Amino acid sequence: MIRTFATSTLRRTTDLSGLWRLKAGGRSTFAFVPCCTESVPGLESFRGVSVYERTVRCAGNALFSFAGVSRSAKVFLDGVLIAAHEGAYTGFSVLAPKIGEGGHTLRVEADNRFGDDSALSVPNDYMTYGGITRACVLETVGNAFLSLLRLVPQKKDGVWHLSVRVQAHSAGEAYTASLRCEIYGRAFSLGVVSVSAGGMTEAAALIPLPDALPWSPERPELTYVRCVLSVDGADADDLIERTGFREITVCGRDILLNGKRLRLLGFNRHEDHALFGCALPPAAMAEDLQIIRDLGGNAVRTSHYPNDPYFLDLCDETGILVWEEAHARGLGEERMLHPLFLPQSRACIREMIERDVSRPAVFIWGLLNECAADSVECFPIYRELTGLIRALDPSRPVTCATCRPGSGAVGEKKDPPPGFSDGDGTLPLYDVISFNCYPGWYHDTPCGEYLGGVRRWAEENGGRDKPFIVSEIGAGAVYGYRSRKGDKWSEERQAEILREQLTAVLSDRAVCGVFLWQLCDCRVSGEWFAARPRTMNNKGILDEYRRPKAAYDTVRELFLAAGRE
Ligand code: ADA
Repeated sequence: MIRTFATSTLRRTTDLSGLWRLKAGGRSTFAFVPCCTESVPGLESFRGVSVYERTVRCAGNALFSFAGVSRSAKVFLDGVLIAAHEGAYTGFSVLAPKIGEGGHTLRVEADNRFGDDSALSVPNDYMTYGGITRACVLETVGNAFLSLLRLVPQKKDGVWHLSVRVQAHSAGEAYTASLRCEIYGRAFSLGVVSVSAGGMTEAAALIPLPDALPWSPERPELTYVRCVLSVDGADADDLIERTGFREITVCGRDILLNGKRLRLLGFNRHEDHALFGCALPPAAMAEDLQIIRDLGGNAVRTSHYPNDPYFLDLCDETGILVWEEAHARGLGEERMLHPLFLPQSRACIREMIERDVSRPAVFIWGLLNECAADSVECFPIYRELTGLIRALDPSRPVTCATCRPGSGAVGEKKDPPPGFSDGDGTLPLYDVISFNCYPGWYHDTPCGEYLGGVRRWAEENGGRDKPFIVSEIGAGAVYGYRSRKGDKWSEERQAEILREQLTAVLSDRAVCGVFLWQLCDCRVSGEWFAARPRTMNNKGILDEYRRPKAAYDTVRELFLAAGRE
């Protein structure tokens, strides 16, 4: 299923997980969906169009929802194209109205080739897998149905309120209906909506809830809300969503959750696993969260794209805080000026926030990791996209993991601090400053000294008195390569560098959080950087099978000690 809980009590829902027929690379076989085509023997390095097909049995108005098809999708029902979607990391739904009783052929074409039709998916320091990589479901709905329910808690005059937004659709005929919400066993009317034939109407309300149960990482108490659409006095459809009552505020150099200062001890995580590629089954997702907790961590960064909603559900339930990031990693000026860059970035941001705005675990939105933040030409793109995030969700801070300290704000070049050659000019746009750095790995400036320089630069260039997060630190090691000489790529060397880095970062009280790069090793597109050993990014403190390297114990020791402070 797409979510960890039932999202309707009235709909007939069919989980489409299971065996599908797969045709790819000249092979014809079966694959268990959700599936990365690359997990199928013989297709490990597949790049192309994978064709997944199965029979679905249904009648009436069939609503198909896909949580993720990588990286672009075409969906056909009985040979007719019913949906197309670009972007691997956000989902889509499509309604096939009034289909006849019996078996129907559902075909999904998933294309993971790189090309000019995608500005965001390029050969990169992670793998762009192909396939129906996340869950999909089929629901049967009536003429009157709900398509979206979103909840944002807020405090007004010291009292919890819930902002509720809901969309009612028509599958064919116009109708008038009443809407109500059920929360904590009480019903609240959202009034009457009129929906035109085949149209959509949105309703919203702000509901006071003085007895709301607060959510916190220590006590992740979730509040479920059921919204019901009634036509002529009969309940026609319902949707269930949940949230947690907490407010995120930025106060000087601190990020506060319900007034309490957060100290983030986090991990960057790619959706990648030796056995499943990016299509991790729920048990493997839960295991990753278990590992984060065992390491003394309290946060995860979805580097560098929106994550599987099931994983985010598990974060909401376990209280692991999430930095959720729109898709983009390391794209230079030329890529950012690609004609599709803005439309595809806007779509990804809209779909991410529309999908995840209700989630209590998501405490910050991130975008444009290490892109062309030093380019005057790209500055308007940064401004527009950070503005779009704020317009869609003013309830969370915005940040961007940047990496090039040096010059001043765009337009007013300053002398870079010693050792810095160029500089990012976008810091004034963010609520929280985030910086990726690898002292001891990519260069030899001691971590404390380097961080001090970066923080001074940030103070002078738009980051004054803002919270500061070290969004990446790390070093590489190939699992099993041991060397008492401390050779690069040995587990000993990685553990030693991480000890130096973490000791410096955790002792700097002006830093409000750190996200280690990275939790587990991940595959890298062969086209991007075949020079990385094993064509993997080996900076995981576990390998791709979740086998801990020597650094695991080092990080655990330092994080647990920091958590006790
Ligand atoms: C960058 C980037 C990561 C990864 C890392 C590394 O900071 O954000 O995606 O590539 O470097 O391993 O060098």
